[in-house]
Amino acid sequence: MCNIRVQSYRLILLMLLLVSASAALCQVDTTVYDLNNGLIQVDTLVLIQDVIVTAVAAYGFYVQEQASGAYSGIFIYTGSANPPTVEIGNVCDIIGPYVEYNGFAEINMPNDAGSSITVTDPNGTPPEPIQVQAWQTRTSNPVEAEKWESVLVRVVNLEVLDIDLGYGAYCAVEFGYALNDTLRLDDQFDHSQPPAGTLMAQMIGVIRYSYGEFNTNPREDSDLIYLDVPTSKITWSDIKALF
Ligand SMILES: [Ca+2]
Ligand SMILES: [Ca+2]
Repeated sequence: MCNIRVQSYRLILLMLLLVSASAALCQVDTTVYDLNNGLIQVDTLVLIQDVIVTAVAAYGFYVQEQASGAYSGIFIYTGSANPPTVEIGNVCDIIGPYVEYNGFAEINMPNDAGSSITVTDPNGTPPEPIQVQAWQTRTSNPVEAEKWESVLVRVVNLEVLDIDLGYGAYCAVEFGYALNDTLRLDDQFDHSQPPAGTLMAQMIGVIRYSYGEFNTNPREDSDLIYLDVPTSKITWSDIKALF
């Protein structure tokens, strides 16, 4: 009787070992490039290594492959109940299921017990923003815009337009090119929206696909570099500098 019980325990232990081994086997070691190029099936548990944090939101964060370039970025969704603890510049290994949330590629943290975020180096150097023109970020050019989804980009020579796109999104137009296109900016991160007519030498942000549109999201006020000081931002030191 006792012998049977020991054997059944052994059988259960063996089964548990097999289950955990097959779970480990199902985790696919991949790259952000391969995820964004459609080489990995949705809902696959993936491992991406040595990616670097470029922006942190209230319910997730953006990482990029350190080699940067097209298809190098992805959003790591943690949920607002589980806000991210990483910081810009952290180098991470991440395990979680790869999902397409309404057409936006994510690794989804909270819904899988096997998910993890491991910071391997807290002091990495995030890649330089990639300079793009507004046409490359537009929803009407999805093949091009997909390359820059979740990538930190720079757009130069912009004028803010008096167009409210709703839900915190607003609009700017390029100047100085043969073909000046419009750019959608959005407010995933808190930043002071400049008034219409403001000229910007450059704007840095991450591109997010949300509610059927690609939008560029500045991470903070310092991501907007103004050509002229907007009237709402004039300080005493600006006025004193005039005399
Ligand atoms: Ca995508
Ligand atoms: Ca918004």
